[in-house]
Amino acid sequence: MLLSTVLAFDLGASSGRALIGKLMQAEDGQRELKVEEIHRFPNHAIGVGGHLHWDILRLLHEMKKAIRKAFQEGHRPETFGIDTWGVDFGLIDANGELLGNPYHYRDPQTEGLIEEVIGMVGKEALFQQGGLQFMPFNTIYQLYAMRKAASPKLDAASSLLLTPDLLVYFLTGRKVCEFTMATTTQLYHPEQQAWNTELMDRLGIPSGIFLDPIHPGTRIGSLTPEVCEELDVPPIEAVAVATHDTESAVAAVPAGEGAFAYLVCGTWSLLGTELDQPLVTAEAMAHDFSNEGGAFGKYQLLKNIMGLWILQECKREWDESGNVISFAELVDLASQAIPFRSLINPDDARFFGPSDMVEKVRSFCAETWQPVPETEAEIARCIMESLALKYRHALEKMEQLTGNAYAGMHMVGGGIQNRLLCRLTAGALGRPVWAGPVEASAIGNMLMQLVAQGHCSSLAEARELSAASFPVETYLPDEAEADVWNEAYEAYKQLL
Ligand code: ADP
Ligand code: LRH
Repeated sequence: MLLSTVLAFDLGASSGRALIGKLMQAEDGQRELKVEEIHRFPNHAIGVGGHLHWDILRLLHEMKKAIRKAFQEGHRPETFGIDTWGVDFGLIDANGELLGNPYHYRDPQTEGLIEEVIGMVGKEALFQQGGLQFMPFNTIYQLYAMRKAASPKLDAASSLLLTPDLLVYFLTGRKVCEFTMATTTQLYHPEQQAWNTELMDRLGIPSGIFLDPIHPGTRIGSLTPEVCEELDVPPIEAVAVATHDTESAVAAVPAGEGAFAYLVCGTWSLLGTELDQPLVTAEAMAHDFSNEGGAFGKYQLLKNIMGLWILQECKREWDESGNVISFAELVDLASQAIPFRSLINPDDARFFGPSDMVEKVRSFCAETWQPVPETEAEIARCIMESLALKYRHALEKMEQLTGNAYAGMHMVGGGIQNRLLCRLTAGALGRPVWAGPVEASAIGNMLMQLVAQGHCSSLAEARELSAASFPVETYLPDEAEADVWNEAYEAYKQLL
């Protein structure tokens, strides 16, 4: 029996997708979420006037296409939810119009601003009040950059909408601020559970543009009559899901009771664990961990690791030079390459910006007196092994911070289609990796819609449904390789 149909939009830095979920109940009461992708579209940074932007209206266009398509294919979603990457936003003027194209978080405007803001506020105070790893793209530095540039947009703004909220606004006309995205700004005070207006005043960021956060699972409102007419669809309702894609993904991790470690593996690698309260200690700051708000008021103690972005950019370079190569082919090639030939520190600042990624990998190896990778296979292998070792490093630090020992690690997201990376990760950790589901963010998005609809009432229930609906593949470390991995890990730590 069909209990409900939902529509999830999951927008990542490399692609956006729309998926239909159907909550089914068998005669014995067993429930299952069946998921079908109905639309997928690329997403890119677009450079203009020295800035990098998102093509937000193109993304909206693709989302509208997906809504129309859902109904044309006979689906009848009751609600929809949107999750996207963190930190970015649009500014809305007094007439309700978008002021300019939202900046892409890799825009260079925030260069050097972490140091400047730390100089004004103090590092400990910033971490204590914002709970986040110091990353140049955090909303705080983007807004401070606009202030420094005397951006007229900032003065004209009457509200700030984080990307998923902005897209919800375009479709429903309702302005909201969803909690999990709010906690990626470094302007939200997790311990006080309120916007940090004092900090905003200090940096010249107008505090009046921030709306009071609402929590995942809240119903927002229906598609506007204009959108319904344009698409010839009924007024389905938007639900505030855990709109930060990482938090949606974590909601879908098929973990049982007790503490667990996870890695959300896409453009970024987010390695973390779920806590009831933020952990804003000096050690958490020293090890560069974040505290991001999650579904059901949880906090994610996690580390942003540069992730598959590095491989993505190398692939883009090869593709653009006419040497078109798929991720699957790259994985195949890397499996045949000589192991542990050269390693990078994926979090080296040079890898953050787009372009010249192959050269950046090579220059890192040359500067650290390692063999310089030449071929696609060597470069891909170097990136994957380095990521796997970075995961071990982050997991060990996390264990120090929480005092928990993790028996293994859940991996979710598009990156788990890279089976070599999963295998290397199990090897590097010397522990099992449980991989799945791939579309964790979209699934977590659906789960919070089901919470809003009353079909699920807790995270545990949501995760049980995820576990019952999607396969998980286990990768076990090979005992015979333990010594080689330990040796590689020692070499890797020298690079940090
Ligand atoms: P995001 O949501 O951040 O856009 P995804 O979760 O979709 O990212 O993951 C994208 C990454 O997954 C790519 O950078 C690529 O490394 C990896 N990937 C995607 N498809 C495959 C595949 N068929 N084989 C191996 N890796 C893949
Ligand atoms: C991953 C992600 C991550 C953020 C980054 C900007 O998609 O949301 O959690 O830090 O994008």
